[in-house]
Amino acid sequence: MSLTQNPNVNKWVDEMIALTKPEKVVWIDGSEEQLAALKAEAIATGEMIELNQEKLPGCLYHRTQPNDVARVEDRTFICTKKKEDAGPTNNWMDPQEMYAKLTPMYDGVMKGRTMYVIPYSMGPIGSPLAKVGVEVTDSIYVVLNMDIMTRMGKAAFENLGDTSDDFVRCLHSKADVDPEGRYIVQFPEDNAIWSINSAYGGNVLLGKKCFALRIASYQGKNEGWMAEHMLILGVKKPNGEVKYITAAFPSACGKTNLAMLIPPEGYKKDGYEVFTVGDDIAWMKQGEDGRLYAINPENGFFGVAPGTNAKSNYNALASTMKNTIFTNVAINNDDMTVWWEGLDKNPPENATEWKGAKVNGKEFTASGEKLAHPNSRFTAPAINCPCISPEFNNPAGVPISAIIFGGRRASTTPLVYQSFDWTHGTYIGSAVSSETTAAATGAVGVLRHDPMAMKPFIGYNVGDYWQHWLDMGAKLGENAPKIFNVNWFKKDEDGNFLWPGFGDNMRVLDWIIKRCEDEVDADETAIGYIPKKGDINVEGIEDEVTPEIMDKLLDVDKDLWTKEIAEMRRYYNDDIAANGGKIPAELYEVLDKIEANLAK
Ligand code: GTP
Ligand code: SPV
Ligand code: MN
Repeated sequence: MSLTQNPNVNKWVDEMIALTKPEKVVWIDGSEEQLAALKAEAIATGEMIELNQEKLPGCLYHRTQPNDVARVEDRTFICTKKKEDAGPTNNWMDPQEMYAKLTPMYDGVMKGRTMYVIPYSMGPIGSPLAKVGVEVTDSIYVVLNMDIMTRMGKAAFENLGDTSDDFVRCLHSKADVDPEGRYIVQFPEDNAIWSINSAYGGNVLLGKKCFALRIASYQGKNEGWMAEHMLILGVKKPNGEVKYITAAFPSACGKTNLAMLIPPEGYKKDGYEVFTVGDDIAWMKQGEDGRLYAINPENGFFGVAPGTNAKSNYNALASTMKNTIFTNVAINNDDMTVWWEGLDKNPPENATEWKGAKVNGKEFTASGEKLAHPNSRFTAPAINCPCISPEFNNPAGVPISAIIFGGRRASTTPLVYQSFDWTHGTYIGSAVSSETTAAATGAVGVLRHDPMAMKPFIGYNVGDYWQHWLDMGAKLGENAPKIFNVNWFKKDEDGNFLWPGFGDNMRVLDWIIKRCEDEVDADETAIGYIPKKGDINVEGIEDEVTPEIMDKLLDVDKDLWTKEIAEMRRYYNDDIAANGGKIPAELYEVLDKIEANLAK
């Protein structure tokens, strides 16, 4: 029975039922009993595996098809009436053509299956920044993940009200999980998302990338706010004041880790603390006081498992100790716990690897095979996180002092630098490039342009998106956050990381906050402001980060940067402008200025 009087919702759900023809329809109210029954059913059918309920209470395991382990960017579409509105960074098809193509694929696809109707809110219920979605799906795995990742259930309908049409219509079917028939399609002009033939993460938890980034970025452009691929963290200073920072890094480039960092001993002793507001997505809007405020639209973390351990990210690991779903990690059959590369140095002997084969984990990993898929993930409730911010549910969000861009760059990009102003900061965002990771299918380790870490997620023309950034800056004026760029991934000649990273990234946040408060000077270089010698605190890591290494970390190599700028001009001209991206003149002016600076 429907959970809402809202005729727009009911009409749409009826249409989806008529199309997909499920045997049964279940409206998800979000109650404990309903979720417990769904878990029991998923365990009974083998869709989910129950883990050790003493060591990992409430935790479940799920394995996806080996062909279905990451986002599929080549099968992701933005369908707008005009092709130019999708722009050069998106695959495009005419909406009518796409509906015509997909409708037969959805026709009867849920025959013999149950359709779950999931009402959910992105953002705290009642927040003026929150938005409602309704996802219909034939996957219990999706229901259980959406329960962790969103505010799911009846309350979302109460928030929508009985007449509003302002909800995102999300249709998902795993169908046959056929990679050839896999489509992840956004219709921004219809507030609709259609996803088929996948059962993995960002492809199917439609509130996440599809809604909270692709559709929301389009809405934000039209409504004067921003949807970004950013973490949100708060740094509490010894005087008790909390400064909030957002950071955009491409997929699997360190957002979760930075959002949950534990400051080095010296900082802890001085009274510094870090709080997590979000680890993947920020929705930001100008507040009444003129400042930029951010909420995390999500309610949990869909985090990369490999590399997560008590030392690298204690808070993330602690978040996974209860009520968590693990996807494509390895199982330790001795005690039904989980394992992944980088958790510790003891792969379980009696293991099941991510594809489901029973193996001797020690021999298996010694032979160079991976027990956990590199993009294996945990879905953990945000409330589990020991450092979750007291402002996590604040409907007004938190005021942002600084915005950071970053990526994986073995060379060229220094540890940290600051933009001259917002326009230059927007340019820096447009210039983010990063070595690819396992978060999307395709080659790993290839340098590619990923503007604002949003290449796979901008729901409209990237040129208009950059213009929107400039417009937001103009609107914010004096109140605009300062913009920085960081690179934790710079390497030496032998391929070793120069910077220890993780908790030690606090040292860079410290400089950033001091810059925001005009507490520290900087050196002006051709590309932006760089820390003065000695201004990045290395107390306690002097052996590791010697003055020579710090010089390398902060070096702005003229030759490399001249090449970098030439590549940016090529990117703007050939990849973007030549393919229908309208690049704002102000960004070309920044490019000209930096080029001239370097030629001096
Ligand atoms: P998505 O969820 O895909 O958007 O990714 P994310 O940006 O949240 O990435 P995450 O924090 O999960 O980091 C992924 C990988 O980056 C892991 O393998 C980490 O070990 C590594 N990583 C994170 N921070 C650092 C760092 O400071 N230094 C180094 N060297 N590696 C890091
Ligand atoms: C990313 O790839 O940026 C993720 C994981 O955060 S997914 O939700 O699968 O897109
Ligand atoms: Mn992400």
